[in-house]
Amino acid sequence: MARRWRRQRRNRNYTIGFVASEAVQTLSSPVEERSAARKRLAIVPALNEEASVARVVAEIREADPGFDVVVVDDGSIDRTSAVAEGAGATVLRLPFNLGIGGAVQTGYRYAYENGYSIAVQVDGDGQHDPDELERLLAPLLAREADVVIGSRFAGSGSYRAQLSRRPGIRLFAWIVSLVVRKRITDSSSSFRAVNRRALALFSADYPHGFLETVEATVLAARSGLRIVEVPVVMRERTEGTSTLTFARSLWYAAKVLVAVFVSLFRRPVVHHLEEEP
Ligand SMILES: Nc1nc2c(ncn2[C@@H]2O[C@H](COP(=O)(O)OP(=O)(O)O)[C@@H](O)[C@H]2O)c(=O)[nH]1
Ligand SMILES: [Mg+2]
Repeated sequence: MARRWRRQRRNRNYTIGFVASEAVQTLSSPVEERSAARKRLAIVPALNEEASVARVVAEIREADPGFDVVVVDDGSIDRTSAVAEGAGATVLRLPFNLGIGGAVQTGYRYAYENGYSIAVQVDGDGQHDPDELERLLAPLLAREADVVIGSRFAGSGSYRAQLSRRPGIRLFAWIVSLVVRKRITDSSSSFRAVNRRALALFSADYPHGFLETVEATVLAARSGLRIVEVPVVMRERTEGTSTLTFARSLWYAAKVLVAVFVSLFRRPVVHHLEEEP
């Protein structure tokens, strides 16, 4: 993976001509070349993120102008929706707060129903660096994965999770790896990319509540989707406040453990995942 990534970087500044269009488009790498043909959507869940959401939308567009951006706001009491719209995003405004899982699933359903073949989740607080999108998309475009997780811990990045969160992250890494029979270092990372097979699943069935990403990882694996982690560098939150407090994280950690256990006995909601076109 790392070797291929280095090779891709060396092959930058590619130029190809489109027969269908009169213009000759300059594409900067083979990954972009392949992704250009695929309709792709960035889903940005945002709750009271007026200070950072415009920059997130702009950075996604800068990193890859082919992305449409949808901001899901379900109950912000600040100007998140207006700011996001001003930045050029489509805003899905829900009448009341569904929580992060419901917000993200709304984005997945929007992507599925509107024919997108790739969707990425990017937090509205600016912690996810859109410069990493190309790396996140690479395994999807190579058809080696259905779900790609951007992991803070898979590489040699310097990201240090808050001390209070580290035992939880480690515990989940261990349990999820055991359940999905593959080493997953960062199952709670919400920086992820999915293809249409995963969109079909997540738009029909997605866990709700906090740490839904852990459950979603297990759900995807148990539904036969291929999960790949790629190392990403993540930023610290600079604006606003995290919605996850210490007491809440303990409560949710306990709930997620039960949910992961229950998921082992659950029948899949989606039986026939469509094949990738
Ligand atoms: N739409 C929506 N977004 C949410 C909700 N809860 C959290 N978010 C967003 O999800 C992203 C991640 O949440 P955050 O509190 O930063 O979680 P942390 O990074 O794990 O501390 C941020 O962009 C939040 O604004 C919610 O109930 N609804
Ligand atoms: Mg955050």
